Amino acid sequence: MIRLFDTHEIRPIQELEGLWEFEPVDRIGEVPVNMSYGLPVPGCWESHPKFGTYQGIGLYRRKVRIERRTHLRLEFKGVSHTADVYFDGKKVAHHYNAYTAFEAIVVDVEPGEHEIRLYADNSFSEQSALHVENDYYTYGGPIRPIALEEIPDIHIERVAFFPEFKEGIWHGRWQATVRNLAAEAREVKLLLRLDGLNTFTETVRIDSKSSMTVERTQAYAAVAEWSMEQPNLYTLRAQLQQGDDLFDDWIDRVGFRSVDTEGGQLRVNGKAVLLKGVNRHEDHALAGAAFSFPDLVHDIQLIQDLGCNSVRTSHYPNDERFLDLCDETGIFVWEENHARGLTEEQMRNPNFRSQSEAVTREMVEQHGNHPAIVIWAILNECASDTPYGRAIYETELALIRRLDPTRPRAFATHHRNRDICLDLADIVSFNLYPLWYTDEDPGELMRQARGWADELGGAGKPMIISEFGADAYYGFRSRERVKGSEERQCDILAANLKAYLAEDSPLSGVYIWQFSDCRVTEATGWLLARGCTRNSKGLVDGYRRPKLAYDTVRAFFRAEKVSHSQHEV
Ligand code: ADA
Repeated sequence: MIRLFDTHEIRPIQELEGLWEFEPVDRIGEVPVNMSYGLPVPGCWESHPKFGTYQGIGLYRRKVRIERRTHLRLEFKGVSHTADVYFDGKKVAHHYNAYTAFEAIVVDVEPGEHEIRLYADNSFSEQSALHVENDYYTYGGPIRPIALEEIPDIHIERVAFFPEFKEGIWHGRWQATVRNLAAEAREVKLLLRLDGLNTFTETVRIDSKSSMTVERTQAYAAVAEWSMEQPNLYTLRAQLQQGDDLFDDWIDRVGFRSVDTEGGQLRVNGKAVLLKGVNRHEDHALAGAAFSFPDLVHDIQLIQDLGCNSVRTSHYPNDERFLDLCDETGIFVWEENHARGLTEEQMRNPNFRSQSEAVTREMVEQHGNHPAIVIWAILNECASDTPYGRAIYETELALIRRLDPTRPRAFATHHRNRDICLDLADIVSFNLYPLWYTDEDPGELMRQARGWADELGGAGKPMIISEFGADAYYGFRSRERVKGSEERQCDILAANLKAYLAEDSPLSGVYIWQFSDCRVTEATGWLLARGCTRNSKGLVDGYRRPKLAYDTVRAFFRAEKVSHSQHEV
């Protein structure tokens, strides 16, 4: 399943799921004599008993049958972490970063059988600036679905839709990009429609072998807004027409809602909201980073049961099926680009800027239509305390603003009063671990943090505590409530939540670190301190078994005065 709805009704599309041949190889392009294994796609090789800790290159191969001469578009929703794709022996795509999608276009494919080879590499080296040894795991393989589409010469590449409320009425700002693979310029009719609302048409002329973007703002008189309580979605349909023939389409879902930070509050549709959320790594004890649809739904069910109204996609863009579920259930999403705890030295890696900007751009372009996403964020706990780091924060936050002027931007810092970037974001956000890494009082620390924000350029901006938490090993109980026990995790989270959710709290949101335990790199250095090579601060363990703290948090989050999503799955 690629999304929770059909993304095309006219364009032929099939998901290339199933068992692909698999073999570890030494280099990209190598074709081994034998392909000894069959591995599921989507999937990651760590789920196979022989490859539980394999770090290197893996080759996935399969045949596809094409019935008539056509162009093909292969869409890879996520390959971890570097992908090289070959079609009939010719390289057609290269992409870095596990958590955003990419495409391969193959022109003039003849009827018959064809071979797809996908090389996935999850090893760490100088080449890879974002996937490094870290407090989460970089799995190997096609962790998200792969789709095969038959596309005509002229086809829709992408449609962005921005809801805007102005002069008392909802508007939709459309950006539809059409691509022409033909050797000559072509003219077609482009139909843009929200189901149940109006359709409008544009005639577009696209030069040969190029793309063009049509921009248009349309007023919508009577729309049902998207909100946490009523997550109303509209099906967006773009179609291409020549004469009477509708020959290509592109379908997505959108919602009408606004987000702003007026008066130092985070507001959705003009109403202040308090985000009560969890940080979630896309990691499961059995499936690694390759979630089945039922497992994604199960996470949403647990998150709703906890009384959360929000999720932070720490620390990378998420599977779109998860975002679809958030759209449907009215769960606010803080989505962030891919990075965790990179020092200035790591940010000076020659590939860092291009790799980091690429994932930021891809995240906003690919996920921008999800109404559930209310915050874009970047560079968790990177060098926002140095001038070199600041230049990068500035560039990436400006890039987001250019791509999407409608959502507030944030970054989570642990630099406290040494941060020098708080003026650059729309929301200030601190990762603090009182009672776990420090002995500070959560309430006092929160007020201190508000003071740092006010002094350092964050005055008048909403504030979020984007991480707090404590490790607890599932099943480890202690009458003395020692560190690492489930009881101690309850105490620490309760003390934090009591302060952060109090009547006089200055916060617009809290995100518990973290929803579920996750695997971490087995590494030398400080990561060795992570017992069982896990970050064990989950409210549930890797198998989703609730720890005692699950009910502690549930009681706080479900307390009457703070609302939660009504639309349960
Ligand atoms: C940081 C970081 C998280 C996690 C956490 C922890 O704040 O952002 O990814 O590593 O600390 O558990 O220490």
